[in-house]
Amino acid sequence: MRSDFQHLVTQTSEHISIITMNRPAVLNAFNERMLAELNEAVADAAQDEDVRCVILKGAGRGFGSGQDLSEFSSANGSKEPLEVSKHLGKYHQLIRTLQEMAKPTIASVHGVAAGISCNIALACDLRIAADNARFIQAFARIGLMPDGGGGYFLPRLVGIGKALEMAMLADEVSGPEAERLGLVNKCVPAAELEEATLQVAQRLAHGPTRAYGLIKQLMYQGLDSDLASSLKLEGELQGRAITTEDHREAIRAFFEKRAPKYQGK
Ligand code: T3D
Repeated sequence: MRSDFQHLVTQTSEHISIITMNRPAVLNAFNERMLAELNEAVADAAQDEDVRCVILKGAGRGFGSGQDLSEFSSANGSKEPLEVSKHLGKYHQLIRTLQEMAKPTIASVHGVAAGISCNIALACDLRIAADNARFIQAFARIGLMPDGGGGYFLPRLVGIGKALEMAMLADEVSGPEAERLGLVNKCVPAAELEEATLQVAQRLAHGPTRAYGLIKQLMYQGLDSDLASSLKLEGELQGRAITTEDHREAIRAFFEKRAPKYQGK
């Protein structure tokens, strides 16, 4: 992955790629450039076989404040519905790549996660939040509705009633409350966020990567299918998991009474 991004800092080591959104003066609001760079960096991490887990985070005092309002449609007064849909398509590409990459993704959230930044965190597989996190479906505050996959992920994570409340009232949800709601997997003191995120990432990066990719496929496709279709898919995907070297290694390790050494193959 290239490292000369204008609005991202990227770092890969020990099979973990850390992508940091870096426009701290505006709480990492998305301008066109940062969105294009994030699309590129996430696609690169998805392709790179050495990368077995991806962490997405924000620089400065928050995760992200959503679309940059100074580049926003109403600020330049021109956008027709078609242009909005084209613009959103760039976010949709990012969300699909996060979903479809055959390796785990983690959003590490401190401070504010507002608007489309919040929903990009929801599109990651796991979320670890600091106790100072502030999740805000800020859209209705400016007369909009959730985008960036919010209409899909939010009700699935917290239930329809809470999703409607968060979208309509657009109130802040704190890190501890987000954990209680199931919006995040874990909430930790802010000073421990980096370490807590790395601990989960290290476990995943040394785990059975191919099985994780298949787990994503099974779970995400299962969200939209009936039992019969899900069971059919399960049969197909387990048929693939059972042929992986990591599965064979785990069985050997079991009988040799040692921890498995997964190669992600
Ligand atoms: O066509 C399309 O693109 C549709 C897509 C829409 C996607 C969306 O994401 S819509 C939602 C957009 N985001 C927002 O409406 C949130 C706007 N920001 C805020 O409401 C507040 O800043 C926060 C609640 C996020 C944080 O509040 P606070 O008090 O912690 O920080 P602050 O002082 O308001 O912000 C710090 C600076 O960042 C400030 O600049 P300054 O005064 O220090 O020079 C502020 O203007 C700037 N900033 C914050 N958010 C944005 C922003 N600048 C541009 N765009 C932002 N979204």
